[in-house]
Order: sequence, then structure tokens, then C-alpha cells
Amino acid sequence: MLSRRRFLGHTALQAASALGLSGFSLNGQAASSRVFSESLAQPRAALGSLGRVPAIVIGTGYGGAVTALRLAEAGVPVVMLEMGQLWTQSAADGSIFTKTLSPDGRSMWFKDRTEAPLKTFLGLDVINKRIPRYAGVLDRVNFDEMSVYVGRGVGGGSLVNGAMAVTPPRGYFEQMLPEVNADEMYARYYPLANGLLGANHVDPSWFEKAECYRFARVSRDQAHQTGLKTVFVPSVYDFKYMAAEQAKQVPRSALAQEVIYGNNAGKLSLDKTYLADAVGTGRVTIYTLQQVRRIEQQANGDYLLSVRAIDAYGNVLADVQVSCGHLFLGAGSLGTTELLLRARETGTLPRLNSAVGEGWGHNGNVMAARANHLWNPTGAIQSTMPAMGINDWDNPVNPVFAEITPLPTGFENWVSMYLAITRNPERGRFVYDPATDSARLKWTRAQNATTVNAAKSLLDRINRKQGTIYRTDLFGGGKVFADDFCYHPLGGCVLGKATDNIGRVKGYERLYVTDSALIPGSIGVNPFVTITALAERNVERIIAQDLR
Ligand code: FAE
Repeated sequence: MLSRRRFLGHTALQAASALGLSGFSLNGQAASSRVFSESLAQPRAALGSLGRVPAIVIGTGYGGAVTALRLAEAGVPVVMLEMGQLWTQSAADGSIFTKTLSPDGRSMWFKDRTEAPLKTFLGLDVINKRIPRYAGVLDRVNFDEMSVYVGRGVGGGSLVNGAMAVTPPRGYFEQMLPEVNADEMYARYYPLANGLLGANHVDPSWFEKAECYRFARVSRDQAHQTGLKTVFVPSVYDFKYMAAEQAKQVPRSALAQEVIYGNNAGKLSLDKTYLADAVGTGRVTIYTLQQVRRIEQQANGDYLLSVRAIDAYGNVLADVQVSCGHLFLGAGSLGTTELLLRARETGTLPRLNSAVGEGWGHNGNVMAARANHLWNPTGAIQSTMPAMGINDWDNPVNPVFAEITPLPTGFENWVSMYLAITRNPERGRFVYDPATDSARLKWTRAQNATTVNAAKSLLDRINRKQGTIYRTDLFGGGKVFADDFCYHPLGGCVLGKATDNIGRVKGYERLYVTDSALIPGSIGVNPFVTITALAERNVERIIAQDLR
């Protein structure tokens, strides 16, 4: 059931976009007089005029959203700074977001051409298109030997991700985060996170007959014939809405090739859950198109932030400063790590320890695809939201959790595609590059060997059993394993190393990391439920110990 608070917050987020506000909060007066309209969003003073505020959260992804909500509930007014846009209003074409195969400026963050995970089809350069440079929703950050996809906008990665809401196997969680009490995580914080995020399960009987999951059933049956186990994967995409899409009762989103450039319906992105709740408290102000560039500490212990405001075309509007008593970094593994690394290396936060920038991993991500026989069609209509995975995580030699992903071209393509999550112990590190004033990721292609070998051993088994082969025409250059990009950046400011056991940054007081930067490079499943649950755990303790 939608709570009144969530309804008010969600309506305010829509109104703010309709009114073109870059700084807004809930209009408490309009809310109490029950005028539910555009007046629910209240414009706020320009960021540069705020001076000092009690608490700032940088970034509006999972870690940031949880933190803002819980601080606000505890009575702390919160300012959230987000470099991307608010995505709650349709553009002139009637849609908020674009479809995967018809991108425009809204699709990517200041690129001249889209950089989709799939480079070619049948070896042809038909997937990526020229687009105008604009503050679009998906970014691909290209480092030397690894590219990282991230979401940009109010809701961060939740705007562009595949919605798979997976809780890791407890044994692996304990191995990766031994200093976190797993009893508490599995009894309290995981259920809390799953509940607020809106994780739901596909109805197995509907799944068996749904046209849009034929691709998944084909891969499942082949996995079973190979002696492998499969599991359903929970999602924050509303499976009831998807069933209505399949029945042609509602506008199609997952069934209309919408995912990496955003979903126009069906998905519970953070602006519909945690952020709506946070704004609904009336204590959270969100500023969009504001990129935090520098953090320093003032003599009184407050933090001073240098922030660049841009418009959606990238024109610089202002460089301003704002200070706060408590600072929470939720800019994601890349964003948070870059801010702290720059601060340490340029001397604005010189006491940050040497663990900042270390312990980065891509959660063992690799994609690959197989070509099926003609008698095994995978379906012209495919849901963009995966609902099943091959679970071979207990394999003692090559543990793999391989999600069965769609290839929604809109016509039959006989492809079985997978996003494999593997157990790769390799870690990368970030170094500060003064020439570009940015963090560079030190990760080599060779570090992917474990990941590729594990995925290959699983898919080779299926190919052998089915008498099928790999597709070599999708990832460019005849590549079979897409080992040059990832969706799950983790680490850089690892819990217990760069921070204490609840995310307080070592060397400083009132400075916290709240997001995927805390997780040490691997968690065995898609990470956002863990990021959310860990943020819930940490902020509860921070509020009790540092803010009461
Ligand atoms: P994130 O959600 O990345 O939010 C960080 C926010 O901070 C962003 O909105 C940035 O624009 C903003 N930001 C960064 N730097 C600055 C700055 N300097 N100033 C102001 N704002 C800034 O962080 N995970 C799953 O569990 N299931 C999936 O199915 C899944 N599919 C994915 C598919 C794609 C295409 C992608 C890209 C990711 C996927 N992920 C999935 C990963 C998941 O979205 C990601 O782990 C989380 O979004 C990370 O959450 P954080 O809170 O760390």
C-alpha cells in the first residue's frame, strides 16, 4: 500500500520536474492543506546562498537515498546534491526515457554516440547511434582496460539497472564482510531493504506461459539438461505490471525494449521508493545538475564543498560553495572514491588513509552469448527484466551465478545471453591523475582471467550438451566474453579499511561513506540490495551514536 508520505514525496518529485526546479523540497503547507498538485514542490534558494546546512548527502543512488530518509526521519534537515537530472516528466515525445534501439540525448551522459554494452549485431554496426550531447541517464566511464556503466540522475543506478533484487548467499556475505554481524543483516536489514525497495517475485505459473520469458525457459531447460540448477530472481520491476503488458492492457516498458536508458513504467526506481519517502518527510531538499568537485575541512570541523552547477546541455551556470556539519558520500564506487582520493592527494583532506582508492572489483561480471539451433527460438518479444539465473555458485572449482538475460531485438534472434557473476579475487585500485584532476582505475584485462575461465567452463558445458556454439558478433572484434565492461563497480573505500565498521571515514569525524564503495569488490550476486541493507545498518548506528 502506498503510504501518504510516499505519495506526497512522489508527487513532489513529479511536480519539481514539471516546474523545471533544480532545487526543491516538499511544500509542507500544500501537503497539509491537501492540495495535491504542482504546488507540492517548493522551489528552494540557490545552493550558493545556503551557507551552512546540518547535513549533506552527495548522490541520490541507493546509499544516498537510504541515508537521507533515515536522517530526515531522525529530524535532521538534509540537502542532497545530484550531478544528474530529475527523471519524472515526459519530454515532447510523451516519454521520459528512450528505448534501447532508438536513443537520443536523454540516453547517455554527454556522449556524441551511444556506447551500449552490445557493439554489433551479426557483426554490423547497427546498435550505437549518434546522439546530441546532453545530461542523459546512463554513463559509461571508460578507463584504460575496463569500462564501467553507472546511472546519472535522481535515483542513480536504479534508473538504468536491470532491477534484479538479489540477496547474496549468507556464507559468501560472511566471507566478504566478516566484520558485519550476518545474523542481524539477514534477520533485519535485508528484509527491511527488500521491503522498502519493493522486491517481488514472478508468478511461476505465469512465467511458464509468458511469451516474454520464452528466452529464459529455453536457457533454463538447456541448463537443466546439462545438470545445472536454476533459481528465480526477485525484481523491483512490478511483475503484475509486466503481466498486464504481456496481456496488452497497459503501455509496454520491459516488453518494449526499455532498460539501460530508463524504464517509462513498471520499475520501482528509487524516486518511487526511498527517495519519495525521503522527500515526503518534508526535511529533504534535492538539488540536481550539481556536481561536487572538492571537499575540504574548515577550522571548526565543518566540511566545505565546491560544487559546479550545469544546465542539461553542459553549460556551466555557477561554481558555488556550501558547508555542512555532517557529510555523507553516496556518489557510488567511482564517484565517492574519486572525491576522497582527490581530497587526499591535493591535500584538502590530508589525513585520509592509504586504503582510499584500494579494493575495487567488478563483482566478477562478464557477459557472453550462445547461438541456439533453429528449433530453439527464444522469442521476438523478450522482457528486458531478467527473472532467472543458473546457480552454480557452489561449484568448488568455477563458481558462477549466471543470470539469463534477454537480447530484445524485436525479432527472433535465437540468442541465449548471460550475465555471469563469478568469484574473482583480483582487485583494482584508483590513482589520482593531476593532469585530468580525476581518478584513474588500475585494472588490467589479465585480471579478468578467473572470471572468463569460470563463465567459459559453465557455458562450454551447455554448448557441449546442446551441440551449440558461442555468438562472436555481439561485443566487437569477434569477442566471445565481454570482459571489458561491467555493471557492478564495488569498493574503493572499503568498510573496515578506509572507514570504520559503520562507514565513518578514518582520520575525520562527521564524514561518512554510504554506498557501493564500501563493498570489497565482490558480493556474488547483483549488489543493490546489499548496498541498501548495509546503508540501513550503518545509518542506524550513525544516528544513534553521532547525531543524538
Ligand atoms: P549509484 O546508484 O551509482 O548512485 C550514485 C549517484 O551519485 C549517481 O546518481 C551519480 O550521478 C551521483 N554522483 C556521482 N558523483 C557525483 C558528484 N561528484 N556530485 C554529485 N553527484 C554525484 O550509487 N544492480 C543490481 O543489484 N541489480 C541489477 O539488476 C543491476 N543491473 C544494472 C544494470 C546497469 C545497466 C547498471 C549500470 C547497473 C546495474 N546494477 C544492478 C548495479 C547497481 O545499479 C549499482 O550497484 C548501484 O546503483 C550502486 O549504488 P550506489 O548507491 O553505490
